[in-house]
Amino acid sequence: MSNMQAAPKPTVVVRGFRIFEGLLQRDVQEALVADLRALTRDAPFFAPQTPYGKPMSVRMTSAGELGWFSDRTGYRYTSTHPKGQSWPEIPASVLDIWDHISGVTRSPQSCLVNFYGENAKMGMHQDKDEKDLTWPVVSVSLGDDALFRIGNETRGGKTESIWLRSGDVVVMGGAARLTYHGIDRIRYGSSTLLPKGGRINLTLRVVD
Ligand code: MD3
Ligand code: FE
Repeated sequence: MSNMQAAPKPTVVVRGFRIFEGLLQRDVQEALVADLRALTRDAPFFAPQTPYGKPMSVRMTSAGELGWFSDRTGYRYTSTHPKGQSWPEIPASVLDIWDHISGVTRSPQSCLVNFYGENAKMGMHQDKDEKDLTWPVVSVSLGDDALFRIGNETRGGKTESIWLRSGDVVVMGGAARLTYHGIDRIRYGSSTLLPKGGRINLTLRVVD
């Protein structure tokens, strides 16, 4: 299979979510934050509106050819930031993580950058706005610890929760790609990576 490559072994697997605890050393995390600061100067964080009329508590921006966007009319991928400019390129430091861990040789088209302030959370949801759900999704945690809840392929049922820490990387492939998941809360101030606290999550995806 030409799309596959050897990938390292996860430290934990929960319901098919392959978790690589502490994969990124502090110096790598700091370099990522520097690249993200440059990125958010070109593509500032915004608070997405939802079809339900309430803004999300997580602030977002994107890099890559397609970025995730939500407003009163629904969710979609767009080729531009809400202010009109193209999304910036995905930093090489971020692409390196995908190349190391995704297990596939195709490049991601989208890097969603989520910022969690002190009281931000993300409700349980499925990610299925992408056309081909057979590609893996890679998530990178930076900054404060986050309580990540993992459910089932349908809404409801028993869930399992794990803390994601700065430098952890999670790969979702196979059946896990359609598993409900969310972030209940962060432990604000638990990490020194971001001087003002908070958490950044990067989500890398192939979209179409
Ligand atoms: C499972 N973000 O942006 S990352 C999201 O920490 C999202 O910001 C959370 O869920 C965060 O959609 C969780 C882990 C994650 C990301 C994408 C997935 C889990 C996933 C896609 C499919 C299945
Ligand atoms: Fe998600």
